[in-house]
Amino acid sequence: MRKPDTPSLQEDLSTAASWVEKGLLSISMRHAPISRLPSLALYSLESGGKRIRPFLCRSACSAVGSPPDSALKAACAVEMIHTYSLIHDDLPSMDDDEMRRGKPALHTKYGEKQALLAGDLLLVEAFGELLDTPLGPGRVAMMVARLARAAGPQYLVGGQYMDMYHSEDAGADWIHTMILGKTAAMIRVSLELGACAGGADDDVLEALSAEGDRLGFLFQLTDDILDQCGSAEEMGKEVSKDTGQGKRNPVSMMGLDAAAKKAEEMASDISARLMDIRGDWSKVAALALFLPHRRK
Ligand code: GRG
Repeated sequence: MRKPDTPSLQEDLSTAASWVEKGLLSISMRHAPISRLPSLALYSLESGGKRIRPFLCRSACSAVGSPPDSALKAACAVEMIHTYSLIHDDLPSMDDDEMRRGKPALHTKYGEKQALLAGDLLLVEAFGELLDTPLGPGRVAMMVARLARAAGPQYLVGGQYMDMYHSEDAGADWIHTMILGKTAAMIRVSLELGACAGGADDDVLEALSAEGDRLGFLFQLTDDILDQCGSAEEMGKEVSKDTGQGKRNPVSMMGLDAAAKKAEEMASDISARLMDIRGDWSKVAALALFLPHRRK
């Protein structure tokens, strides 16, 4: 089993976090607000988070040999959509979480209507930011189309719907489809947008999309493992939620030990496949190898 190269990965993650946080300082929703709504959205956007999706976007752009700044607007856009999805997921009518990223969730601090609208704002503004990508209109349109698809009914929103209406006899295929939607699509599209911004060709994008789905599934698998045995302090949110709600996931179906073994196997497999894609995918491969060992 290959071991993750943790110190340099942590450095790369922290470089990507600082990079996107600087990018988020110039997003257009900060200008001339007519209400306090943008400042509420910024409460969540600026409340930390691992910034994994911006890391993937940046790393994919570099992997295909382009300067990462070509992917900065895309990285801001994916983090904005991810943050909107967390704000809405935390609402009492959805997953009902009071804490997020170690702080009161947006609705806990400011109220439900505020959180609903702040999420809406982030979703819309994400596309506005992406459209500001300094590349030709054809490439930007391709990126917008991919982001819209990932955030839409086939993926993020559709996967969330499935998660809200779990059936007790949900089988492995149903769970796989739900995870590809609610979690993997935003991971996959982060890689795709970074690679698109870097000028990747169709062959690279196709191979990358397949690994993005696998990486996203692995991310959720490790999230489910941490939901069972991680600490609320490290995760910055309540744990053991799925189990408490009787929801089925890969861990409840196969047990903790088998899930941990599957995560290790998937990580090795994904990192090997990534290294076969044209370009230098070592940073993304390092993240894949690290995921089974993450604590938050
Ligand atoms: C409301 C449309 C809509 C979608 C919600 C994000 C989401 C979909 C649900 C949250 C619950 C959950 C377990 C989602 C899976 C994705 C996931 C593990 C999100 C947490 O991502 P991290 O760990 O969070 O990257 P940080 O805070 O580090 O950004």
